[in-house]
Amino acid sequence: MLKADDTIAAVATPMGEGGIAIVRVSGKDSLAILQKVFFPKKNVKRFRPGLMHYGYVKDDKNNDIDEAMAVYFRAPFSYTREDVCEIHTHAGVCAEMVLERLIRAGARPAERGEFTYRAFLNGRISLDRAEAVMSLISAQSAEAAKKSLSQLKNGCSSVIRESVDELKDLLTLIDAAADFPEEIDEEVTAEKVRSVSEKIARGLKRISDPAYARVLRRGVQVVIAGAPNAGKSSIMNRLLSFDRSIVTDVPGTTRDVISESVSLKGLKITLSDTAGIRETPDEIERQGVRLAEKSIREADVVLLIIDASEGELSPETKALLEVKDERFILVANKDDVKQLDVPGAIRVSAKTGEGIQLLSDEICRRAARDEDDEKLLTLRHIESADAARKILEDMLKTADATPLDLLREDVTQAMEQLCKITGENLSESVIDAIFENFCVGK
Ligand SMILES: Nc1nc2c(ncn2[C@@H]2O[C@H](COP(=O)(O)OP(=O)(O)OP(=O)(O)O)[C@@H](O)[C@H]2O)c(=O)[nH]1
Ligand SMILES: [Mg+2]
Repeated sequence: MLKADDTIAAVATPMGEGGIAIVRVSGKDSLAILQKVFFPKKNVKRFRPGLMHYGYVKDDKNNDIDEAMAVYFRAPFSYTREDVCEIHTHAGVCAEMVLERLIRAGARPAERGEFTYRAFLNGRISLDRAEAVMSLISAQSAEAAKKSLSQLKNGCSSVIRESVDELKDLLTLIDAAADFPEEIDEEVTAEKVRSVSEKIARGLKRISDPAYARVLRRGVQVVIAGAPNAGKSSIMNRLLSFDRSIVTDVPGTTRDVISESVSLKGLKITLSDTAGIRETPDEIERQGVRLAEKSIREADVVLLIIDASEGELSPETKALLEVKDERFILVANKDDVKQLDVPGAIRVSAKTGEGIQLLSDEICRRAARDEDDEKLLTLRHIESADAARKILEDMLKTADATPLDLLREDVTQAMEQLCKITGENLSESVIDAIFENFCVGK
C-alpha cells in the first residue's frame, strides 16, 4: 500500500513533442515546494488559490529551467483533496526537467494512479468512480467516453447503491426479529427478505451485461464473411471509404484476417475482412479459412456476403446460412449484375455503392446498445454483481424452509459482494491492483 503522507509529483500529460505539459504536485508540502522552484514574474507575496501565475521555474542556483504558468489549489478544494500545485510547462524535455527540479525540492515521483488513489483515500471519490476515471482516459469511442463520464459523475449504478441499502435494512430487520420475537413476526420478516431479495436479483441481472461492457471497452467487432469472390473485400473497402483489402476476380484473394477500425455514429467499429470459406487443397488458404471461422465465432456482428450475380445460393453460402444466428446480417452483393431475392437480405452493390449506406445504418443499429445508463461498464463490477445475484438466487430456491439466521448469512454475503464495487471493505491488495492499471500522473 502506498504511503499517503508525503508529497508526490508527476507529469500528467503524455510525454513527447507537444505544446504544453502539466506537471502536478500533491501533498502537504506542495505549496512550499512550488515556492522553492517557481518564481512569479509579478512579485506576488503569496499564491492565490485557483489563480494562474505567470513566471519561471528555476534551479537552485537561480538559473531558468522553463517559462511557465503555475496554479495552486488549497486543500480540500482539489482533485486529491490535498494541497495541489500544477505547473504548465513546455512539453517534452522541459516537463521532465521541471519534474526533476520538484523532486530535488522534496517531492517524490508518483506511482501509477496515485493522485486518483489519494482522491479515493481522502473520500473524494468512491472506487467505482475512480475506475470511471480510468475508463474515461482509455475510452475508444465517444459513446464509451459518455458512459464513463456518467459513471464518474453518478457512480457505477444507483441499482448497486440502492441494493446495498436495502440489504442493510434487511439485516436490521432480521436482527430485530431475533431480538424481539413477540413484536416482529418471523414469517412476515422471512417473506420480506424473499420479496426484497427477488427484486434485487432482478435489478442486478438487468444491469449486468458482459457483452455490453466489452463492446463499450473495445468497440464492436464486425466480421465480413462469405464464399470466395462474393465481394467481401470490396464491401470492406466501401465501408471504410478507402482501399484496405486487395480486390481481384480470383477466388481466394484474401487469406488473412484484415482489420481496420472506423467510427460510426460515435461507436468504435472494427471491421474484419476474412478469407472466403470453401474446401481447398491450398494450405495457406486453408489456414485463412480456419481464421475466418474463428473470427465468425468471436464476432459481435457478422456480415454474410452473398454473391447475387450467381443467380442462386452457392453450396458454401448455404452451409454458412445453416450456422446463421442472431448476430448475422445477410447482404446480397453485386445487385448491379443480378437481383437475387434472399429473404431478409440487404441488397447492395460494392461496385456502384448502392445500398452501402443502408448496410452501414444496420450495422450501427445492431452495434448500438440500449441507452440504459445503469448498466455496469467494468468487468470487476459485473463479477461482483453476478456473485451477489447468484447468492440471492440460490438462497431464494430454498428460502421457504430456511431459518432466518441462515437467510441472514446469505444476505450478508450478497451485501459484501456489492460493497466491493464501491470499495467498502475491500482488501488493500485488491485496491492496489486496481490503481496499478492507471497511468502515471492520474
Ligand atoms: N459487378 C460487381 N462486381 C463486384 C461487386 N463487388 C465485388 N465485385 C467484383 O467481384 C470480384 C471479387 O471481389 P472481392 O471483393 O475481391 O471478393 P472477396 O469476397 O473478397 O473474394 P475473396 O477474397 O477471394 O474471398 C472482383 O472482381 C470485384 O471487382 C459488385 O457489387 N458488383
Ligand atoms: Mg477478399
